[in-house]
Amino acid sequence: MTDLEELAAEALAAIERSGDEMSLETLRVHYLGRKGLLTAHLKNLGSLPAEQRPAAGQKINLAKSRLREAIETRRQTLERESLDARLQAEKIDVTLPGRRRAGGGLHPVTITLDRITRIFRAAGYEVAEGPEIEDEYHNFEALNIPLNHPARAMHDTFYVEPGTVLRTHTSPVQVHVMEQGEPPFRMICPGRVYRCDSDLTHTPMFHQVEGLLVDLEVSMSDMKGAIVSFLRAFFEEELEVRFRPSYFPFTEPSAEVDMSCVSCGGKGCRICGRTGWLEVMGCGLVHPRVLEMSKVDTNVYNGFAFGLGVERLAMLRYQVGDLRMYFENDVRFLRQFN
Ligand code: 2NL
Repeated sequence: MTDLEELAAEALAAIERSGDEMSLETLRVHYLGRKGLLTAHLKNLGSLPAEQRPAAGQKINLAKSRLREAIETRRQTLERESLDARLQAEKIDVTLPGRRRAGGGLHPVTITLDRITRIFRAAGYEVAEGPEIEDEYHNFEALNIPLNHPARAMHDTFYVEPGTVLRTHTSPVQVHVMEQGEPPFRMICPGRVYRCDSDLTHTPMFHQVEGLLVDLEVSMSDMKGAIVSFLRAFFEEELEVRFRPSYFPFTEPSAEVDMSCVSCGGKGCRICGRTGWLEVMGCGLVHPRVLEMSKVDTNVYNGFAFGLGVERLAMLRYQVGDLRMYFENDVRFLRQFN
């Protein structure tokens, strides 16, 4: 019987030490199973004198039920511990902010084009677009640019094939609209244009917005008003604007538009070359020959037109002096606009 006490004590200690449910089950089989050590004691009862058997049997059964209880308690403890460990490991904080996705954004040239378009739409101009590949007639002849004109030179124009070019301005779009419709016209034509020219301040492709207004008795002051209002809306400043005589084959008279420098306010700085003025666009009254070639009756109608470079306006508005920035598409540059 001392054997039994020792065995039970040893079993209880082993149960307390067991670290998982598997080893606990092994212990149960080892002590309480059909061939277990305590079961062996029960089987030995037969060898005891008959008067000792009931007391011995009782002791063994008591030891067995104590072990069973100990195993069950230990099993519940282990189960709770492993559940706690799993809950701890799988814990998620649903109140944490989500992982942010890197969002795309609009290119500064696109933002500038949208801004120009919005201002002119509000003033009643339609937006017209057309192909980037044009015949020489619509890109040159229809705009009163003769065959021997310097702008036609091989080094300025990209030829797709003889007689076909990458448009050097968006004017051919306006020519198509005039050919196909009836005055009055009030439109802007934004888009890509191409010139075989590449240095610090010129890229072979850039963006242009041209405007055309054809109506009854259109004057230089109508043109001035339209352009000054646009520039003041675009730059959100009460800028000074001046018109200098110039020359374009498709307008007569023609003018270059200067505005007071956005950087120094007209005092003179590096941006404006110490003049206080920035050259921002060209304009003029549409040459009668241009209107006539596009079937507009010049006895009734006349008009004004203008053209501006979008990258140039973007550079002035965002104070980024290097044109190449707008074409490299370095995300560190682009991110700053969104
Ligand atoms: C410039 C100058 C200009 C025009 C573009 C135009 C279009 C038609 C008829 C007459 Cl359909 N003119 N466009 C007129 C004057 C100037 O652009 O320096 N652009 C960047």
